[in-house]
Amino acid sequence: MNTNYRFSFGPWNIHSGADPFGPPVREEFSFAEKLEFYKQLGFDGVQFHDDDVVSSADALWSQQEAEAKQMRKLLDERGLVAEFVAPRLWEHPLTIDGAITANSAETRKYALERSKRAVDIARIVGAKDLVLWPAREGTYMREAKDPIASVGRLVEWMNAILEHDKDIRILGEMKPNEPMDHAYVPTTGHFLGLASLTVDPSRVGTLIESAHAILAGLDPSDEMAYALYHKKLWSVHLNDQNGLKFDEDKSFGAVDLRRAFNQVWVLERANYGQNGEFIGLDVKALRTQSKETSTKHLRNSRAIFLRLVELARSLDAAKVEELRAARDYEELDLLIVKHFIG
Ligand code: 3MF
Ligand code: MG
Repeated sequence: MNTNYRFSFGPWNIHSGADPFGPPVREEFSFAEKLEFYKQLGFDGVQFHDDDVVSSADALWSQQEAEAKQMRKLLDERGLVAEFVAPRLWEHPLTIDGAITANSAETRKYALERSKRAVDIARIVGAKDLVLWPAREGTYMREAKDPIASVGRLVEWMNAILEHDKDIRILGEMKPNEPMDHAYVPTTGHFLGLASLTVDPSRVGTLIESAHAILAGLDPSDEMAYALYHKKLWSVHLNDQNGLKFDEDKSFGAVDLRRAFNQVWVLERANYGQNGEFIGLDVKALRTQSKETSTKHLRNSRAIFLRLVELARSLDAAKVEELRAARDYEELDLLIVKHFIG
């Protein structure tokens, strides 16, 4: 049993509260200030986008290299580690209609070059993983792109990354929709299918975000179990989601404690973390928080996770087996609920 979970989050999880309908509501903490929160809140891992590390993804390599080295120094001085780097392929003027699956050859070239740079940046900050959240790799309308060619382009992109660096691993973080109407690779299972077609499937795995699974109408703990069986669950973005709407990134367990419990329980049973995997959070502070109270969602999510670990460990496993054998799932239901409410 893994008794020593390590936690991570990305600097975007401490934010100014802007949403698609309104401007920032609190002043942004500087990056240096955000870094100080990590240890204070009990976190050791920092998740990055490429342009969280360097000031511009389009700058010359000499400048990016110096900035990445400086970031590594800041992390080392604070005893922090970089968990992964994700190329932010969805904000650039060239990637308005997608990056890897764009119809424009110029855009696809940009996406690949930028992603290779993200790998080089990852190596400098000490991360062994590149995360791909294929934000705009889908369509707003079916006829806009060739879906078969698009799937192939994702495989070609992965092959080029795997060949660019012989140690880098790719973690696909799949999400069925938002910003697109439909993503081409909406779930973990879809992505693992593609992983098996690459030049080195052993270096392709997944990061599962709770809310993304829920948005696909799936249970996150079963998604995790599926990836765990394949030995492909290399990171998680724990959070919560209240139904099928925009990606809310609520605090872990804030909507459905039992659903959160089942994620913790499946991670526990599989000894998740034994190979250094982090408990990553991808949570947003409510827009209504003040600047001073805008890290409580991180504190709360971590505390809820750890409390659920205690509940997973104190659950009467023999009783669960007995009730499974007796097929008495009504009694099992009560056992679980009583375990929560006493
Ligand atoms: C989108 C996400 C993102 C990704 C991050 C890393 C804001 O729904 O979950 O978090 O996790 O961009 O690729
Ligand atoms: Mg995420």
